[in-house]
Amino acid sequence: MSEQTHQTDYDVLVVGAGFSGLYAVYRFREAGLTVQGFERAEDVGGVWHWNRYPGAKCDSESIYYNFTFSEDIYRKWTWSSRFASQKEILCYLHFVAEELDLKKHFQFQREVVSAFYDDENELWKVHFSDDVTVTAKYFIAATGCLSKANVPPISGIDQFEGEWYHTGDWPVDEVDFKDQDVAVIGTGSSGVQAIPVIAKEAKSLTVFQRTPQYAVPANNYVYEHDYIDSVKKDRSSIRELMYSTRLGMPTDRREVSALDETKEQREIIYEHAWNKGGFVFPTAYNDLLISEESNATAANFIRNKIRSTVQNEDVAEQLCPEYYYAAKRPIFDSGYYETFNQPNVSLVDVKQEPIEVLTKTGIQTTKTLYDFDKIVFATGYDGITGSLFKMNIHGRSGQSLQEHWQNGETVQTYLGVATDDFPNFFMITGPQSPSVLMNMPVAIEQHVDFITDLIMNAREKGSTNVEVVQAAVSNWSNECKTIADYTLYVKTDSWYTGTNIENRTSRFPIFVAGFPIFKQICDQVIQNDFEGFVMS
Ligand code: NA7
Repeated sequence: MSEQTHQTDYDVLVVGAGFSGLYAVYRFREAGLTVQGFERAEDVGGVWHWNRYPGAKCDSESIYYNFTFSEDIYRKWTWSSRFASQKEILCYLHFVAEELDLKKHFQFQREVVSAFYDDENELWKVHFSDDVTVTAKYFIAATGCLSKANVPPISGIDQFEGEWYHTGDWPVDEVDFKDQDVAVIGTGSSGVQAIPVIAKEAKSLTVFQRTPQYAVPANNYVYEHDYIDSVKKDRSSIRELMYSTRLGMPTDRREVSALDETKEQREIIYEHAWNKGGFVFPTAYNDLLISEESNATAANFIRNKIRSTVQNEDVAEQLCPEYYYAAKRPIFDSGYYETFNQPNVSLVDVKQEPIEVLTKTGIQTTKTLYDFDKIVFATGYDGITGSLFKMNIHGRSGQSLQEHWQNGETVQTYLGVATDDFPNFFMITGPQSPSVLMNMPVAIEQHVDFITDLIMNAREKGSTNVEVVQAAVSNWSNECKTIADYTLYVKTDSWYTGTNIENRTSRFPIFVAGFPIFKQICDQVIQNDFEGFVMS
C-alpha cells in the first residue's frame, strides 16, 4: 500500500452510491460541504445495481419506496406497478442521480480496502483497492445493510466447470438458463423470487433448501394512471404517512392480538391479508412477533396454504417451515410453491442430505452426485455488519471496528449512527437503527438529515471533532437489547441475528420499537443539543 496521499481535504467522504449515498452526497453538497462519493460498482444503484438476478423485485410498495424530500422528483417519476422490478428501481436511481446532478461527485470502481483515523491531524485516511489514499474530515458509510454477499465455504467451488453466480453479485449480461440443468442453493427472498422465473426456462431445476420458508403472495399489479396521478398530487401527506408509520409505509396493521379473535375470525383476516399480499399479512395482528401462540396461528395458516398448493404430499411437507413466522425476513412470492408442481423442478433438503463438495460436474451431497450446468447461490449476505467490516475501519486507538465489536457479536452504537472511539465516522441506517425492519428510503432520509444536522451543528460551534460518548453507546445498546428480548426475533436463526454466517453467535443489532419512536428519540437528541455527542 502506497502511503502517498493523492487527494486530500474533502470535508466529507461518502462510500456507496445507492439510495443512502446519493441522498447523503446531495445533502452535504447543499449544506456547502466539499463532498466526494466512492462506489465499487461502475455506476450508481447500490444493492439494486448488484441484485440483477431473475425475478428481483422490491417488497415495499413502489409509491413508498422512493425519496420524498423533493416535490419535483416525486412528481417527475412514474412507477409502473405495485412492486417494482430491480430494473425499474435502478432506472429510478439513475434518474435521481441525473436530476440532482450527482454523478459528477462520485468516483466509480473504487473499493475501500481500509480506513484509519489519524488522531493527530483529526482526519480519516481512506485507502482504495487501486492504491489511492484519500483524506477527509468526515467518513460516511452509506454501504447498505446487505452488500456483502455470503458464498458459503463449500469446498470444491473452484473445481466446478459449469458457471456459478451469487444473486447479490449477478452479471450485467443476461444469464441464459434455456436447456440447462440448474441448481439454486438457498430459499430466502432472493431464492424464492428467482426460482419460479428460472424454472420456466431451465431444462431442470433442483432447489437445495436448508430451511423451508413462509412465503405470502406479493400480489403485484400494474398501477392505474388515475391512482398515480392522485398520489403525485399528494406527496406531502404521503410523506407524513410514511414518517408516522411503524414500518415507514402504511400496511393496514391491525392493533389487535391474534388471540383476541376466534379461529373463524382469524381465518377471514388471514385469507383477506393473503389475497391483498405484501406486508398486509405480517401486520395482520400486532403480536405475531411477541406471542408464540399468536405466531402459531399465522404459521398454521401458511402451512395449510402450502399443503393445498403443492400436489406431492412429501414435497409439501418438506416445504413446511417450523420457525416463528416473520422472525426471519418475511418473504413475498409470485408462484413459489406452485413451481414445485412443475415436472422439471425438484427439492433437496440439505438438512437430510448435506452438501459435501462441489465437483467438476455438480454438487455432491452425502447421498447423491447431482450434475449441473449452472449453480445459483441465493445464500444471502453477511448482513448489517458485513459491509462495514469489509472496509477494515480503524478508530482512534488503532482497533478495527471488527475487533471493537468482537466480530459482530457485541455490536454497540448510538442510534445506529456512530460508535465510540471512531470520531467523525457516521453510518447511515447502521446497526441498532430500525434499518432493515422498515422501508429503507424513509430510514435513509431521516438518518442522513440527522447526520447532516449533527455535522453542521459541530461546524457552527467551531468544532473539528464529533464523537459519541461511551455511556450513550452502552445505554442505547442496552435499550435495543431490552426491547428485542421481548420478541421472537431473538429466538430465531436468521441474517438479522447473524447466525446465517458460520460460527457466529446470535446477536440482534436492530431497533425494533418502530420508526416513529426512533425518530422521536432522534429529534429529542437534536433538541437537547445533540445529547450523547461530544464536539471538541
Ligand atoms: P437470505 O434471506 O439470507 O436467504 C439465504 C438462503 O440461503 C436461506 O435459505 C439460507 O438458509 C440459505 N443458505 C445459506 N447458507 C447456506 C448453505 N451453506 N447451504 C444451504 N443453504 C444455505 O438471503 P436473500 O438474498 O434471499 O435475502 C436477503 C434480503 O434481501 C432479504 O431479506 C430482503 O431484505 C432482500 P437458512 O434459512 O439460513 O437456513
